[in-house]
Amino acid sequence: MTDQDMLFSPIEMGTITLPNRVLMAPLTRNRAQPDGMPSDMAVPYYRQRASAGLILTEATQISEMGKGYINTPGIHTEAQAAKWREITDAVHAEGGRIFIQLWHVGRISHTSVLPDGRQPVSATAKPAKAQTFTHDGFVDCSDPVALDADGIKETLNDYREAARLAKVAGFDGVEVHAANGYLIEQFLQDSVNDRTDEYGGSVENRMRFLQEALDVVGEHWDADRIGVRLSPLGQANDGGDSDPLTHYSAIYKMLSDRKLAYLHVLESFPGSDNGEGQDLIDALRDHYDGFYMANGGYDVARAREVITSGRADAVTFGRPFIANPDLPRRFNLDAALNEPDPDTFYGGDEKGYIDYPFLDDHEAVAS
Ligand code: 8OZ
Repeated sequence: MTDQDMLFSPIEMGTITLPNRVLMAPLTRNRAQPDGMPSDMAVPYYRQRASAGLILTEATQISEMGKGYINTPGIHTEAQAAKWREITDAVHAEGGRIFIQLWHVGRISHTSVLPDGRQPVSATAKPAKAQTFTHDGFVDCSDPVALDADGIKETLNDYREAARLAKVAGFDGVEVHAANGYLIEQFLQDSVNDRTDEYGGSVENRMRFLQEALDVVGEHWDADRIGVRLSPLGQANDGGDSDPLTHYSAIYKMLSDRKLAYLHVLESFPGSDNGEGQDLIDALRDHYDGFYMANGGYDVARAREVITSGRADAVTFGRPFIANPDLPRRFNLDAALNEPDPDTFYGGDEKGYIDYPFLDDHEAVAS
């Protein structure tokens, strides 16, 4: 490491000091129990990755209605919180830090994964032109019901309760998932939100649900322990906005004013990266004043560049962290990386989950 290597210089994020800028992105792995209990394997999985500057957990549903795929974990029962506590204790025992990502899928769901075969809920009654993963494999999303005023209140109560349970579970903070076509983004983006009440129309109205979610989460967490994830390009799950520069500038400004722990932005969707969105991402960046996490297909060289230039404070890594539990050390030593195996990304057992090798000291010296 050189003195100039900012990837490995500690940084303050609110009241937490991150020892490095190599953070673990939220990663859906579909290995939880059908009832949303995190698996026993999740304890070593997260423990192995405790050297990340910060771990963001996989997306975790705040309620049974917030679920959209098989075998994703929840944070809506005391039993789930107790299991998560084993995970946070393991990470803390290794000297790590961990935030939980609070998730409600909205219309990206299917009646077969919802309680009593209910229809998904959303900002809209329009079905998503997207698929989700169920016991029968990939299927089209079910037709949603638009939340009414009572439904919105109920959903906000679910956010409040999940935030409380996240504290019981011993997390260091929470990330509110407002990206990738899920419920909060269904409110934010005008290609989806077709409401005529105070939650639709102007961007002020469309971001009301996000603000209210942050308010209820804020009943249990100080602002500097709450982060938000956005994907302004709207490339996932039938998202999209007619004027992302104008609308997301307002959203960034609102979040900036709340003095949150951080803003976490999916800047390009792996697989659909044609560089087109970079100008928008750069233009929006100026509207957020605070800790900024960049995400989306970064390698170590680009991470160094974006941090050194001051455009980002930290970078979150997904696939590299799946395959390399000791990713910061490997980056620091410029060591070879294990290749991730896409066949074991979603679902399965220990294979491709907790069996990726650490760099052994012999290799570390050799490299
Ligand atoms: C991959 C598969 C299923 C869900 C996201 C939570 O995109 C996800 C997700 C990713 O944010």
